[in-house]
Amino acid sequence: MTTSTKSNMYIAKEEKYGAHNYHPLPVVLERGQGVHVWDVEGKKYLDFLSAYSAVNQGHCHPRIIETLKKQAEKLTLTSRAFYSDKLGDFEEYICTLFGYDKALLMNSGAEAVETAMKLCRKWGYLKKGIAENQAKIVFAKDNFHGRTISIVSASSDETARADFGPFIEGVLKVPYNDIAAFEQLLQTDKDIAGFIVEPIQGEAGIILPDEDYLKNIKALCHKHQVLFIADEIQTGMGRTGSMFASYDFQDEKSESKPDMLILGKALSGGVMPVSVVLANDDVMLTIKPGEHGSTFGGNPLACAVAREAVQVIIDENLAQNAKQMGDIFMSGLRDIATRYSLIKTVRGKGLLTAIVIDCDEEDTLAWDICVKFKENGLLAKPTHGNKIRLAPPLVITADQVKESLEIIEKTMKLFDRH
Ligand code: IF1
Repeated sequence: MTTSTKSNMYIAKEEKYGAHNYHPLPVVLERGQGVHVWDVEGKKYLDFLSAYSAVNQGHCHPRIIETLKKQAEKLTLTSRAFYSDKLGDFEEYICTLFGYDKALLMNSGAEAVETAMKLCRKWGYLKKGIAENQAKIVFAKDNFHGRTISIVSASSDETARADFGPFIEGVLKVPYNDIAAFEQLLQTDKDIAGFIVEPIQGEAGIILPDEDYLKNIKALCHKHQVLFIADEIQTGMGRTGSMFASYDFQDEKSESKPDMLILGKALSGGVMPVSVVLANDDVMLTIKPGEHGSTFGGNPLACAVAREAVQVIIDENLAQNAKQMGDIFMSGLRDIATRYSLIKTVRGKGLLTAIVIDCDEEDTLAWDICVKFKENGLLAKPTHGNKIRLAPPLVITADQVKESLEIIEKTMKLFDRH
């Protein structure tokens, strides 16, 4: 047994009183700062999961926490029955910064995706003129957009879907990174209102599409009067070496700028659930009072925190750091991969990277490696069996990248087959 009595006590409580909807790595955390987290025994780790890319700004970023404290003492929630002095400010800030007319604030990522789906359908009926109840939304195969019934209706992951049916209608699936298949679909079905896609597929194991994929998707969408909707909940906020993986927000002529942009996770630096859908008036104004909302969506605490969290990414050049550190990390991983045949491939962009272990998806090898990573002071979790996602907070330094590579190498040595 490698975990201590104290950790085991907390693990046992979750096991006994919590729903069994997760299978966590056996580590119990109680504190975080920057790239580091500490467990209840006081052991320090490099966090290479970053709460699935939600803590891009690093754990407990002082500026974000200060803003949280100040706003928490003043006003936390008004509901949307009233105005607040924070919502309009934040909407103006985020729309001006990222180049959209309007913002719709929600809480979780899944809620923002649901919001985009509703906006997409509304637009399809009111603007495109699709006949009642006929609108369809296209999704990519192997996507991950969240856990609600309508979102898993669009999933191709049987574990996410099994025994949760019946699913919603009006969902079509095309292979990811396949322009021809998408074009064919657009030609055969005139009731398509939008295409929702991840610029890089996260859950599928960090799958990067071809260079021009999104540009081509957008061109096809516009040709067929279909909305191009990017889910940047995981890839956004600097993670992949630029603010967004889909478009350059400082380039007004970007040919891959989504008609709707969905953000969550690191939008608040992982401090509280804040998500948003950004779109122009043509789309956003199709939803009228009473047709959509959320008690907590756009609350003053969320707005204050998110504004500070976004500004931290800009002030600290975190996207640029993700690119630079990502390059060092990636070349280090590639180097390690040449020495250990159990690493099948290494891939990623910026600090969204994955190593693929040379074993079946059912094999426990990737899990066993992550348990050893943990013992050696680095936290990461396998996805789809044989892939290990490596995504540290974007505040990581070159020395910390070097330290992580040493831990990875040391761990690989233990599992070496030669
Ligand atoms: C879990 C993955 C990451 C997302 C994209 C929407 C959402 C997510 C592109 C929903 C959420 C999470 C949730 C997390 C695992 C995780 C994940 F492995 F499943 F794919 F990050 F890589 N769109 N992603 O990635 O956002 O409602 O959770 O706020 O525990 O299920 P949410």
